[in-house]
Amino acid sequence: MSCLFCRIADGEIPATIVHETKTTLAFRDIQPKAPVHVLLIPREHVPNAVDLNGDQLGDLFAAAKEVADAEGVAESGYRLLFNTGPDSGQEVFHAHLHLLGGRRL
Ligand code: DGP
Repeated sequence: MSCLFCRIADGEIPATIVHETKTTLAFRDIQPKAPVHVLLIPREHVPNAVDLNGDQLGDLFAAAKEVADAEGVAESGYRLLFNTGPDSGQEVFHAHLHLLGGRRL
């Protein structure tokens, strides 16, 4: 299996996991751009955010809310974003939702 985030989801590559459900996994970005920088992924391999179905999107956003609460940024605010395709800067082609916060962005 060559997909980096599938390997993290399978526990083959270590990551600092902050939240998990049956369908999603959330772990700290290895190159954080903010004091809180968490990546949320579907466990199932989906290359790109626009390929996610409604259930997968709903699960990711529900997990993001839980992570924001747990990380203490729910009140101060945070940014959620998907990079989609090469021009966006997407480097890992397993859909992932960035959650950034902990400073004024
Ligand atoms: P993007 O540019 O949207 O594809 O974001 C990919 C992010 O993944 C980037 O912010 C750095 C992060 N990343 C890359 N490799 C690893 C890794 O091995 N572990 C973790 N935790 N994050 C990684």
